[in-house]
Amino acid sequence: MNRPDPVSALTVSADPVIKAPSYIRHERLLNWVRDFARRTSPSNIVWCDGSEAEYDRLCAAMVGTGTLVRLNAEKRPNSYLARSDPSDVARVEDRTFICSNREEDAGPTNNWVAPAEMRKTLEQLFEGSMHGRTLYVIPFSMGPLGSPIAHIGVQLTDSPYVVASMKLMTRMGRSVYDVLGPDGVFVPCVHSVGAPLAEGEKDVAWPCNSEHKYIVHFPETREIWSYGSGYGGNALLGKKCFALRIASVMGRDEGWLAEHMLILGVTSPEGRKTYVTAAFPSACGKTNFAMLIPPQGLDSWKVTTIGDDIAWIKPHADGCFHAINPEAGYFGVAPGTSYESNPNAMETLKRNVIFTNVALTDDGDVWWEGMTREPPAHLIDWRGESWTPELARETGRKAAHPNARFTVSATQCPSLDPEWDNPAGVPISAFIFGARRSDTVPLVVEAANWEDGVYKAATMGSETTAAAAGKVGEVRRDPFAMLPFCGYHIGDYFAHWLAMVKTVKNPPRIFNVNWFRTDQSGKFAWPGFGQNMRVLKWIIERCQGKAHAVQTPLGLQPEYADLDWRGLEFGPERFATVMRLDDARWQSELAAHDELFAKLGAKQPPVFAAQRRQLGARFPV
Ligand code: SAT
Ligand code: MN
Repeated sequence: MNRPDPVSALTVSADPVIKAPSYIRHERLLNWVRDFARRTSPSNIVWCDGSEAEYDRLCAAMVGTGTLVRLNAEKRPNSYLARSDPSDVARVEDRTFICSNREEDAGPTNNWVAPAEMRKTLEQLFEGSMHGRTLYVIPFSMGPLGSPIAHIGVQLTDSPYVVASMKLMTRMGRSVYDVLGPDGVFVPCVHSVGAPLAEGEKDVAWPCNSEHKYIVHFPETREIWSYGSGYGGNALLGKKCFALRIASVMGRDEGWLAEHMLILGVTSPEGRKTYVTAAFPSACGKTNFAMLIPPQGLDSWKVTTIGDDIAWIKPHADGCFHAINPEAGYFGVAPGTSYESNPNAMETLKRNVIFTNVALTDDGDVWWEGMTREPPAHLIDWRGESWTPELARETGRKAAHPNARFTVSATQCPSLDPEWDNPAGVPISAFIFGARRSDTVPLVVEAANWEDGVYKAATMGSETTAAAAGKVGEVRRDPFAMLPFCGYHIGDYFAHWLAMVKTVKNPPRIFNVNWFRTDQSGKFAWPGFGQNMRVLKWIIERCQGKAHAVQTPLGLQPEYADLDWRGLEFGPERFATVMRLDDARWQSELAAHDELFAKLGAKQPPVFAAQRRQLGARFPV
């Protein structure tokens, strides 16, 4: 592994005959990089080795160019703040494309363009797009290196911010080439911020292209092309583009599941360990749930973290689904994260972090809305402008962007599960599906069976958040929390889920949860965060055949006495508020299911029609 490197990581070559380090013996990869460099005309090529030294060098260079601000080393050692261009702050779903050969395979929830047409567009855009910039070659493994559940990608990018982020978010670096060997399979990912520099032109802190943005997936050839944005899921191509959109297609073809799910372990007071996954749309508290600390009264229980965003799930010889977290870091929403909502995240963020679009304090640390009860008296906001609480009261201006993020390695998380890097993954006992709904959907319900669970996950609706560009707070159907992430026809995806139950002897039970219901005064009716342990405990005990439930029109639900209330004042009336099923609301909810089904046409699974009929009958008009 530590062979002397004949070409140092920062050796550059303007020559199109690219000098790659001799440890890369993969001809196809080398030719691909060569062709791409000819097309994009970078002035340098850097073959990233994933070392700490390389990371430090890159960050220091970005401090020099103004892309990063180094934070006060006493407050936040080895940490940085990036401020993005105000036009480049979230995923752009309307600029995200699935270019399958047949339009029908992209389905009604994806933007489709014919591959040949899209290739022409991309070829024009990428022509010379890296002029004046450095092309970085990033080898990365999604999942433990060499795990049978893991897969490899190589990203080419002209953004050093992306390189540093990929180092924190994935298993990135030279040892990936050892796994790849001379002809291993990898997913080619190309990315350009789309801002070539003319001779002598001065760069900006956050280059991007405000006119053209394309986040493109070719599912048949398993390729990713991203242009014009440097932010999050648009640019860190291992995440949503590979680990969800392309991987969902791989899973369909190969018999596994790539899901927008956190993975956590629960240890009971007797020491029994159970793993569950939970799917929620972006910015609905997955990171908080994954790092949950059980509240007073249930503190003999323990929650440990495998992942906070994505799960790859494969049937295992032991008859269970086994899951790995393909990522190695967290790209979490900063606003709202605090010692009250998520102490483990706050501890994780003490050092070695890249923050993006949070506010800067006068003593060189970071702040965001919700971090402390009282904001500091003065800040530099995410746009780089002076900010005070008074100004915020007058203008409503936020100090941190609502989709401000932290990027940090998972290894810093105090609740990290000892099995998080196990190549075999962990066995899953329950799939939990949650969404953000201020009404209609109860705190928790268990599906009657697999088909019912798939129906419930498929028809889930959620209020939109700042994680994607567009309106916030509108209910949209977000099947499996995968609406923006499923790389193929969503009807085929439902069929795949329905079929997957046959691949294991012990399929997980399926649950729906909703932490976000509000009361008459518009306040959250459920305390959430650590208190979610009460619901999680019931779920775990249902899986073990211990907890009681009653049959309701929606499925199996706990009665008040079925949840453990030790340490919390939460009476039966408040419980009724978060559990109530309102006939009229459910009738309109079911009408929204019909709207989704109408889009599926012939791809609507036949069992869904039966489920829908039964539900309709249970909620009288
Ligand atoms: O897609 S991102 O990685 O930018 C974050 C999210 O939406 O979950
Ligand atoms: Mn996510």
